[in-house]
Amino acid sequence: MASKRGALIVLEGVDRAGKTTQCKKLVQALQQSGRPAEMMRFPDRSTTIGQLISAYLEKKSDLEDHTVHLLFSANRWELVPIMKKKLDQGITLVVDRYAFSGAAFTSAKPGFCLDWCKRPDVGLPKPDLVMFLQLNPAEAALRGQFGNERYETSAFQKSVQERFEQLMKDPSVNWKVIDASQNVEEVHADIRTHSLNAINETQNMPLGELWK
Ligand code: 2DT
Repeated sequence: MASKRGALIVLEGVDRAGKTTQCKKLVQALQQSGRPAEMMRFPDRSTTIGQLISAYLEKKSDLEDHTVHLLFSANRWELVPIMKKKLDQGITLVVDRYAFSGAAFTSAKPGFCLDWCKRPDVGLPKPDLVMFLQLNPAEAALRGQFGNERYETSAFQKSVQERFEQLMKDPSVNWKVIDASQNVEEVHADIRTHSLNAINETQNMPLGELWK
């Protein structure tokens, strides 16, 4: 019997929806039930490209908008070999942000269209499941202030949300919308259910190519 591959699972959502907390909880739950799983996040600030992105987000440097968009994409492509290797080894990857954040954030800037923004990520490993943690701005505000990084303003986040809504209309991607206004355990239960289904459904299927 051929060995089963891991699933590529992505969490997306606006600021303060709880993506990082939920990624960690999912990895823990999968591991505890005997399923190999690891967390990744984009941008991965540990690489040389990731450090350029991090300085930009922290407003320690300025980068031209197209340039930083391509760096975000390059930061994903540089990790593709390792992602494929892990998935082949049967490890499920739980990823905090992916190409959808890439397209949503840049296309929320003036002068950018969604189509151009998606191009550099065409052909990346296609997630088996993308969960969008939905939280309205009023509820997000109750969870505290924005941070000081670039993009952390309510006007920009509103445009980002609209771009995500556009992206979610694409039926070629397995989107699931999660109500992130529930408590942490309820959100986790929804995410775990969708994830277990995706793991079971895709383990004997080849990995797809995104937006292709
Ligand atoms: P966090 O590290 O807090 O998630 O913030 N972003 C992310 C982009 O503009 N393009 C991308 O491709 C990705 C993955 C979203 C990272 C910030 O960077 C934005 C918020």
